Amino acid sequence: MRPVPSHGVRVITAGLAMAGLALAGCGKDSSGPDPDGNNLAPTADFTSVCTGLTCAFTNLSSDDDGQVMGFAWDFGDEQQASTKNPSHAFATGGEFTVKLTVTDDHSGTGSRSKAVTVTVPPNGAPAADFTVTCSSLDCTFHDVSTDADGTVVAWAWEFGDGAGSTEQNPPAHHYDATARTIYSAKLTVTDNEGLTSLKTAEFTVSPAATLLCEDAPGTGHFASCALVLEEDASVTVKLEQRSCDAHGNTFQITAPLAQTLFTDGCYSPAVGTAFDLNDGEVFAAGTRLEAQVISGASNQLTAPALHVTGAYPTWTLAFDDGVGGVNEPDFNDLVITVTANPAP
Ligand SMILES: [Ca+2]
Ligand SMILES: [Ca+2]
Ligand SMILES: [Ca+2]
Repeated sequence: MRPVPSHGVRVITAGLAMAGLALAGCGKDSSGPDPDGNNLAPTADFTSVCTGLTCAFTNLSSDDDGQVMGFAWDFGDEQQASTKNPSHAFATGGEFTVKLTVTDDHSGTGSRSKAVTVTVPPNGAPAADFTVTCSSLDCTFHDVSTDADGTVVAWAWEFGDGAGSTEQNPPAHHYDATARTIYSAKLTVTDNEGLTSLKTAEFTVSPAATLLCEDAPGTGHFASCALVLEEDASVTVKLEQRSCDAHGNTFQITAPLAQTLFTDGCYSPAVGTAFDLNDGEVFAAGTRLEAQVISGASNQLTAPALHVTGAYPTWTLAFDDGVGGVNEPDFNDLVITVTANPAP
């Protein structure tokens, strides 16, 4: 059933008819050849490239008098495919006899078998990785290690201060630092085949910034101080402005009571938000107020600091988170006022 759309093809068809006539002497029907009886079977062939347990097969089959239409692959592991150039992943290593059977456009078939050898690839090392986030002197380590061809089964942490842990995600670790300190922590992970990987990370921890007043104005020398109420008064704390982007900046009143007013000062609360300390309770004259800011920044170049200006009844607290840069420290990361409201 060959289409004969052009004059040239008709000539070839006539030639085949002549050949058929020549075979008539062998007992063939003289009316012409049986098309199927004269179809040439296709020749099956293929190549393969194997990496690890996976082989990519490339069909090289041909059919001298037509086209190869169908492909039936038997990979020798009870798996099959019917695409022209399949890829196949064997479940185990070893030698497999792969058989390709092709079918041509006249239903003729040809097949070929070849042996392929696949091997279980050697175990790959895991990749140690972790994150660390610190709030003041307390740091939390989080494992994010991976093993592409297996699982991580063991963790060995060294926190950089002599302490360590073998938990995947250890509890928050406290550093006994009295100033800004750079620590280098290490995580070694082991995979299910015993290979290891090491990750080291440096990070900075700093004590919370406490109130520092300029003890001799104009000297730039700031010393620890407290805000003293000169009369019986309630206290209002207000976030006046901010210019920072670290998460975790936490402002706390630490005396005469402990009250955390916000924990993410670069983002919330809104600038202008005011807090009545201890729900507006009146504190006695002589009460000393103390406060601190915990820097959420993990890349401090200087210790975070909290400078105080003003005098009773209103103080301004200017916080710098210690993140370095041009014109830093600029003491505008958080600006907070503390106002005493004398009791009537
Ligand atoms: Ca054929
Ligand atoms: Ca592995
Ligand atoms: Ca700053």
